[in-house]
Amino acid sequence: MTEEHILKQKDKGFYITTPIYYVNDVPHIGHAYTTVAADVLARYKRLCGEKVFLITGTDEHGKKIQRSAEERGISPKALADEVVTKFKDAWKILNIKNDDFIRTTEERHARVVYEMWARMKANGDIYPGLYEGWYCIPDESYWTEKELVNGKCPVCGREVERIKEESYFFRLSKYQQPLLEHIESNSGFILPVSRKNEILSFVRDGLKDLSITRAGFEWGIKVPDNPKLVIYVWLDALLNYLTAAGFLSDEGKFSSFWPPAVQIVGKDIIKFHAVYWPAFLMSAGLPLPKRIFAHGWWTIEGMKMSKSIGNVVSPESLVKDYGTDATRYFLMREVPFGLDGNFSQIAMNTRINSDLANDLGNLLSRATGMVVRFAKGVLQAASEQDDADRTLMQKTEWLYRTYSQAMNNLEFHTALTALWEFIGEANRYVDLTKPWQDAKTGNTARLNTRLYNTIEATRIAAAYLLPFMPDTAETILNALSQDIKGRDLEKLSQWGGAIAGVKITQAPPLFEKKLEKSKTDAARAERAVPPPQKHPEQQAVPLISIDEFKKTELKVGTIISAQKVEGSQKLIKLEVDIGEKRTIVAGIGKSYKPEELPGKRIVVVANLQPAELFGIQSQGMLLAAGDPEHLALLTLDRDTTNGTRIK
Ligand code: ME8
Repeated sequence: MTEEHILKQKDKGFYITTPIYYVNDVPHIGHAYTTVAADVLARYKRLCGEKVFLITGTDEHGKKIQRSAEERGISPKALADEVVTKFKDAWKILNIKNDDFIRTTEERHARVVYEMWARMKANGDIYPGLYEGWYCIPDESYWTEKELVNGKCPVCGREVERIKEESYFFRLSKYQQPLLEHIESNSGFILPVSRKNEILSFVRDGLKDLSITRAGFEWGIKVPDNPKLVIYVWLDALLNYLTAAGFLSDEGKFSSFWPPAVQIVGKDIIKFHAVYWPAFLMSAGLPLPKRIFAHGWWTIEGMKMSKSIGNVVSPESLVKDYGTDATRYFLMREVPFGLDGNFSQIAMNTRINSDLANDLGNLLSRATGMVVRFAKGVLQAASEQDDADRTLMQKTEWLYRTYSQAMNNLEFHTALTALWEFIGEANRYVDLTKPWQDAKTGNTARLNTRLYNTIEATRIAAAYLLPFMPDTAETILNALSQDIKGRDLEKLSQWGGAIAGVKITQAPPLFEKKLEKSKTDAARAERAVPPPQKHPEQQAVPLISIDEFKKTELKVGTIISAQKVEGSQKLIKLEVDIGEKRTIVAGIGKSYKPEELPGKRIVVVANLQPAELFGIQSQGMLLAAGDPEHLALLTLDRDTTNGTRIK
């Protein structure tokens, strides 16, 4: 590719679309999935310096919407006006930065539909006739007798209605060959490949002309010169992508952004996007989208999501229970984009606890905590580097390549896996290099290098997080006092970008750990164990005097090292500095991995009689709350010298 070509590509805007969602239903996790993915891609492309245009919107016409409105006793427009705010609110709380929001009831859209109708007709592709066959209202789809499964809709399994009506047809059959040629010669046009093959075999089986009008109801765009008919809702809806790009209304925008770079849809609507839509565009003489990507389908706790089952998960409930960024992270991380996935509370909690609270949260906490403790809260520049430093630095080059390639292929899951591998490498770097030892021995040059590199790795991780978890990334960059304005990912991700000399304070935890409290767990627990009369913690405890309390010597300590006790599931042997070195054997192995413990500031009972556990003498006890699987260590929120007595 020549330099000029690359510049041209950059000049050409990067247009991303989501489907426009029906307003008969309120937003749910499926809609959120597509929209978050589109937003992640848009944020990534913006970070790469591209001119991005991201749109989403609502599909407001058709029999299905009219029927829902009738059931509610309101007009279809009133229903649309009500539901559209729910979609807009959902995208706000999920931090979606769409550049426009298109509604098919807008006047700008009707103009586009008429123009496209005129163009397709002028090309000889629209003709009148009689349609006789079956129609599924929930899917707004036509079916032949042969396609039905047990007399029901082959896609959703619901009742279909028999229709025989005057109709206009689109000459889809004429486009069978051009479509085949286009799909075969543009390998990235339909992705993933499994969907491309599905579409290829559908097209090869033969395309019949498509009915593009409906009779007998009002709620739609009227057919020009035949107002008894309305334009088929899928023709109307697909054209939204032209309207939103400024077709007929903003020539500058349209020439900059057309055709779409990526159109993200669910696998349920791939046929409409990869067959009908390009055929309409070919007929009207307009360039085709570069890529149509169909993602998989989410189930909820292993079941199909449905109103009748009552298991529909809304974006609001996700954000309320888990927060915006954890929700965005989960959706992009849990399932390879393109495959089906399952949402479960347990899976969500595991991601939050292990990826976000442990891996990411720990790195930030250690990075900032060490600068506070060992360098008076001021980040010093790095000096000489050894092998450990170089290994970490080199990993950033690998990360840039892997992450960029994955993002450009919409492999969000791969990009995040690579990022987490880097975060793991940074945590291992701290474990391995043990900066606290350099602090102890006064090796300041080495110490400063370790501290700088840990902060630098954290800053770079935050840069890569920007598309996925924008607020969390900002929080991290702020905690590291690193300004990111006006930069792009290529620069942000280069080693050495962290500004030295800045003040750093101990960052608060990024994510609270979640207790696993799924309904199934609760049900299982109820069946298995009779409820205790009273939780042990609520049982009456005798009052003690202040003097009795004073008998307990509580001290501030820092964990220096941690390792699993051989042969035990939950015991971890710790070396702790409480002004003097102590060995403590603690039953925290089901809640913490040894590698996440060094550097933690804890509270130790220093005057406990020593006890022998698995042959190791334990010289104290650390304080923690919770049951063995969900323990939280008591830590200090300010810097305090090791050995300070707690009163
Ligand atoms: O089809 N898992 O609108 P719609 C994953 N108006 N994604 C899901 C999902 C699930 N369980 N359920 C829905 C329409 N989706 C038309 C589109 S475009 C010109 C017209 C997502 O409200 C997925 O993106 O039924 C799917 O394609 C879309 O919601 C369907 O939304």
